[in-house]
Amino acid sequence: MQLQQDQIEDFNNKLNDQHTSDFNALAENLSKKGINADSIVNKLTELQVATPSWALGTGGTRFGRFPFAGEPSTIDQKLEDTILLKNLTRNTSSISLHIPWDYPKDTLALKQMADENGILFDAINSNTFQDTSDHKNACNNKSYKFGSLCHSDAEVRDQAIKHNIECIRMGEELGSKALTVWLADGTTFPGQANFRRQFQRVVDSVKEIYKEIPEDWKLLVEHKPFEPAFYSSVNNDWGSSLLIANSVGERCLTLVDLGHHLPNTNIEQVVSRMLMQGKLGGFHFNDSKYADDDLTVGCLKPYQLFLIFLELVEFLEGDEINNPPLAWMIDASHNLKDPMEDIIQSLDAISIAHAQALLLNRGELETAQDLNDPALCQELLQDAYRTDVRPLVKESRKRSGGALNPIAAYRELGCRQKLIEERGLQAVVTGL
Ligand code: PSV
Ligand code: MN
Repeated sequence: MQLQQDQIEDFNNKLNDQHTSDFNALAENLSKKGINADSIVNKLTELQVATPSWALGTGGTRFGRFPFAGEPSTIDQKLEDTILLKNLTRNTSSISLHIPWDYPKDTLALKQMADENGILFDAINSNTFQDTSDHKNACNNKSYKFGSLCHSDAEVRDQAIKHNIECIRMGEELGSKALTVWLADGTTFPGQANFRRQFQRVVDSVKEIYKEIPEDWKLLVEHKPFEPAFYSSVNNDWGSSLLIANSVGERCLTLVDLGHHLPNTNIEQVVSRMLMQGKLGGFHFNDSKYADDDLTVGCLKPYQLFLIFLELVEFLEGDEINNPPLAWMIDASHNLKDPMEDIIQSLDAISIAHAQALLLNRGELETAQDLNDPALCQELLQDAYRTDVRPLVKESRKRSGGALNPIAAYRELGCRQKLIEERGLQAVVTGL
């Protein structure tokens, strides 16, 4: 199901007068503060965030899953949904695949379809947290029940290494430039395994994978404190992740998933530290109340997201931080919402936080910091945060051909209904 450009334009025409007056008023106010609205709009358009293939269908919990009708059940359909999201929002133009959930039958045909529609393949994700037998890797018969890259049995480690190398080869055919390794490896009971030996085996295994990473690729390691391992995870926090990345090599970087931190962790400071080290590789954006809840970006803690973006904008706009370009990805999916609407809301939240962070007067903040004036520092931060930047986000969508209000357009143009007509009520996405 695809939308025609004139459908989006007809939709926009109805909202355009109100939008133009909102945008002009904001642009005028910003210009009084010396801020150029057009330059912010351009920066919002430039920031493209990858759609996670696994979030195009409803996620589940361990208590069940309630599939949304018309979900994409093939990788081609996932690509179709990504194209639809691209056309509506214009700030997602790539898809991050998860193997074997997204095992392509014909890699070249998939790449051709993506090329024809201006879609790139972002980081490819390996999966050694489940036992699977339904993909090409015939030697995949060892269980990951007690870990993968950390396993005490060299044959299991070898199988997991081979799977990652298989992902790299597939990614090369698709034009991907990074492999993300998230491990469920750890222990659930104290004493179950030796922390040091498990960690060393993971480092050694990641080194083997790194040998196969092409020159223009990155290897991203993603940490998470617990789940499914409940006593210890091997790559449990940013410190362990950085140790792995530093031990493995220059192009091995850390990936920060916003839901993978213990309660009250200062994630923006973690981001700052990683950037300082030149070791931040990318993001999995989402939001959470308790743990890895994978909720819509910005639904709970939009101020935290803004504070994270302050660090990111310091990197993007300044020249003091020497870190490679980032992989920007969403990793959110849940039971209740239409997954397409969920992703649109996540994309919106990211653009809003980005725009707010671009408004901060960094010169004034630095002066207030040097004068030890925390009240003024807070005023400056909250002045940026409390500015309604939505007209900037809308203007960016409008100028790049997207919908002024993507969710309203998605609903008004009957997108889900058409997906159901094409795919049926029972179509279920591949994934967890
Ligand atoms: C693990 O919780 C994670 O965040 C990793 O990124 C996985 O690849 C993804 O979720 C999907 O399960
Ligand atoms: Mn993740």
